[in-house]
Amino acid sequence: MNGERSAVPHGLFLTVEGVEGAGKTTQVARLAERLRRAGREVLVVREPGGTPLAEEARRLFLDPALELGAATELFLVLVARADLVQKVVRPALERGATVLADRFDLSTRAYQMGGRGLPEAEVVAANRLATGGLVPDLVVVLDVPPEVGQARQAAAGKIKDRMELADGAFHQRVAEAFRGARGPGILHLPADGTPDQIHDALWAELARRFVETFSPHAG
Ligand code: T5A
Repeated sequence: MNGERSAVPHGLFLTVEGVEGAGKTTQVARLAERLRRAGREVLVVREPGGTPLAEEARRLFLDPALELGAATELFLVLVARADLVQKVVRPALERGATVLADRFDLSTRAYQMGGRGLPEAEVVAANRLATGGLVPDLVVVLDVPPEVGQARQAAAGKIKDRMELADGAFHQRVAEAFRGARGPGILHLPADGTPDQIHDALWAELARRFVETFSPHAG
């Protein structure tokens, strides 16, 4: 998501993005485990969620029994983000931790702008208010077709939430928005291999960019 970078000292803020079932949670967990073995302070967050208020917003956001308009959906996710950034992410970055986020604002671009069609300028401005201008150091997009992600979720027996019950055209627009995301802070990674293959490729890319944190020999 576009936004002016605001000064946050010390830490590293990485977000992992992609369609449902792309393998974000799996890869975030592996990165965190290896970084911790190497002695790093790591904070893992998921969005929406991560504080009592944000988890409550997540529950409402994903509840299939609630019919939410596009703007309501946006504000629910932003209320969660504002609370998470203020109470958890910024303090962690300020003490020098590596923060790994399982989704962040590229998901808002993909789902609420790409999927729901909300206008860019307003969403970017509202997101900037929610984050106070915090921008990830790197956004990793795990690229898989939505059908692959959905098949993985089905194989895992996941019960569909409100977003996953949206129609196929919506999910194609979301996937298109992820595929089309470009910028110096965005890294696309093919994610149709095994979890080990994806982890190795991801770690190697991160080590190229942030060698102090992601030493090739760590873990
Ligand atoms: N949302 C979120 C918005 O609309 N706007 C926003 O701004 C934000 C932040 C969150 C929902 O909120 C929406 C998007 C979402 O609809 P969620 O549950 O957090 O929902 O997100 P999901 O993507 O649905 O979460 P999943 O956990 O299902 O997907 P992941 O994290 O991508 O996948 P993961 O790692 O859990 O793996 C899923 C299954 O596949 C297996 C795993 O073991 C697991 O069983 N797997 C693999 N299988 C084969 N090969 C691989 N490489 C595999 N990697 C993992």
